[in-house]
Amino acid sequence: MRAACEERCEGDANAGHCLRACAALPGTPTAGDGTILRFWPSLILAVLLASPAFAYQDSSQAIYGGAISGRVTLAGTAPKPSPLAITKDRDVCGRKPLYDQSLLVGPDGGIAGAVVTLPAVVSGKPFKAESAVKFDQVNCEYVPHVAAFPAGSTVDILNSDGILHNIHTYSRKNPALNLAQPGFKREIQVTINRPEVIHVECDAHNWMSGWWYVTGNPYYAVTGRSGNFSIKNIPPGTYTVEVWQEKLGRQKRSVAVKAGATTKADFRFSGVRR
Ligand SMILES: [Cu+2]
Repeated sequence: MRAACEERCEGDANAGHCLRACAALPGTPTAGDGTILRFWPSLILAVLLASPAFAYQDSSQAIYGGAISGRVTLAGTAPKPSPLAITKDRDVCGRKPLYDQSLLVGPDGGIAGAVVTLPAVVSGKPFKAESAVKFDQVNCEYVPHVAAFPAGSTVDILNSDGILHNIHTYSRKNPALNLAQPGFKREIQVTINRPEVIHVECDAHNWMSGWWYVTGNPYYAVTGRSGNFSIKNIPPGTYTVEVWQEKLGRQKRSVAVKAGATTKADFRFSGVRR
């Protein structure tokens, strides 16, 4: 599999990236008994990392809960997204102008793609891992730019472009992925078991950048175009609400939730962190 991939890299203008992508594929086994011993540590690690380990438990009782809703905004003038330089595969990646998506601010200051969580909720509504979180590659952009999902979910990494991409994740609690996705491979499925924020890049197209925000409980939301969010069915209590945005960092604040009521919680960022 690896050898065939490497063959296809010949003549590729970006052969280095292509070969690095191929290195993620299984090669022909060549080692003897020593292989098993050498791979024991990674096997044990893989088993340890394979099961979700976090404190959340579904409540066995019906929740008469409350909600938190609000808006995430940026103070001042909205920055204009910078155009990206398309240096490869222009026939596909250059179908439309691409812009840096690391901070998407609407005309009225609403920030899209910020993730709102309640990390300290340990019991409440059912925790359902998703079976098919869509994460597509379209015109050499990740769609969505930020995908949020509960730990244990399976991500369907789609390749609508039909060209070689490479899913390279930067993670600390989950195994890092470095998977070639040639044009003919329209889908790769991966299960992500541990809560953390994971940066996703493509070694074939260095401008591609996306995020997987993996949560430890079912209380999360991603802001829409106008910066709005809503989280429902929260057991009454006082919780820290956390907002994360890739360029602005995090904001936290304590919010009281009452049964049958919606508490407003707006977050305002004053500028890009240094
Ligand atoms: Cu790519």
